[in-house]
Amino acid sequence: MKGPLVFATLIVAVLCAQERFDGHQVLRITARDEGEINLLEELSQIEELELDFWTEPVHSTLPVDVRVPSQSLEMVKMYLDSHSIHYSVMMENVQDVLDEEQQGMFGARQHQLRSTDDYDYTNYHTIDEIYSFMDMLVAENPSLVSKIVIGQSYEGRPLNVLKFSTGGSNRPAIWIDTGIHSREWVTQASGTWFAKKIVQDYGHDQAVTAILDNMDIFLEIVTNPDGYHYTHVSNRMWRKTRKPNPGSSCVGVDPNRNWDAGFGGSGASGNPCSETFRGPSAHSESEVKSIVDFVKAHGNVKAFVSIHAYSQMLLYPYGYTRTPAKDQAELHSLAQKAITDLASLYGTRYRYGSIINTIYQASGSTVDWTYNQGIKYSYTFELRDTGRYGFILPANQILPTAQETWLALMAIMEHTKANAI
Ligand code: 0X9
Ligand code: ZN
Repeated sequence: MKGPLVFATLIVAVLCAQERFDGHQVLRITARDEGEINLLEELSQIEELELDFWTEPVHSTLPVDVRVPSQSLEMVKMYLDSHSIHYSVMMENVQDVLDEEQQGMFGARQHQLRSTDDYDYTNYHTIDEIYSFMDMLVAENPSLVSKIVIGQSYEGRPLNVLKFSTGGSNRPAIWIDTGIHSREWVTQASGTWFAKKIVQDYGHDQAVTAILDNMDIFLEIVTNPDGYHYTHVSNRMWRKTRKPNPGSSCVGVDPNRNWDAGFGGSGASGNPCSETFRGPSAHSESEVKSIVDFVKAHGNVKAFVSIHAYSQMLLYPYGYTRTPAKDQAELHSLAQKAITDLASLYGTRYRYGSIINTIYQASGSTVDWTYNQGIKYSYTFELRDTGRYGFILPANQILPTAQETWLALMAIMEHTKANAI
């Protein structure tokens, strides 16, 4: 290589450098009381430590998982030890787990997708691959599937939604989204599998056929496309949107704190550098606003399911208030049925309940807004696992995760068909 070329290559390498996580550990901290939670809360305020809380330190009934950069490990462990707060090492070296994930993806790279039958549902894919998959699914099933673009991401990517419909005009609808938090890769992968499952089952499976003969299904697989692209090329651990924050060097808003439901209340942060930054105003993120506009314009959405990972939970409103949802009893028993069906396949155990009682207070989250819009069957999933791998779930768990989750989705969709139309 000639000098200028070497230089250009170097620039490209530096600009495109993937953030590395060598020596980062994920600690599982088990706080015994509110005092210890407060100490963890204080620890999380120390920005220099660059801690990434995978689960929030808000109450002592759930373990707190935190990714600690190698340079902060000694400090953090000393802090925990000095307060005799108990912890264990969940992941010895985050980069090792990421390297394995990369190897798996590289081995499975598909250069030309010929048909959605050839798509590798057992592996993770780039946004380009998922977007090609969508176009191919539409081309193969033009009378059942169409693609609608509900808006554009901050960086200008289309917000693609698959519409499964057998006709009618503005039929009662079910909405499903995956990947609003970009690093929760098993969700986008499951969403892709759901899309294929729907076309395979229509006309063959009695329950799926009955649903689609009466209702439409809308599926947004890559709900945070800028974030998802970023997780592939720059930082696998990216959660938020990619919109810059004026006056701050920190980028992005938590799209699950940006909705107009208790917006700005506790359970979200006003700090742009926080992973739960609510944003400057409700619906400030186009990835959120586009769904808001779609739901309002449609006016006939009966069930809304927003899919996250991880923790194995099925949750319903509210997250911003302790006031029970007025349909709490029905939402609770349907959740129980759904997680029982889910468990029937591989025995995967889920917790269920309202967001605030089951996980933690979260203001401005998706399904609180949809519920307040009158969409009774508003649910949010936290898929596998319970923390062994967390956001870096090995690809060999994609298929079982998607399959078991589908059973829970079917329970929700069938109940919606029987009760809301
Ligand atoms: O903090 C969140 O937004 C959710 N956990 S996640 O690890 N997926 O980020 C929990 C908030 C309540 N749960 C949902 N609305 N899914
Ligand atoms: Zn999430």
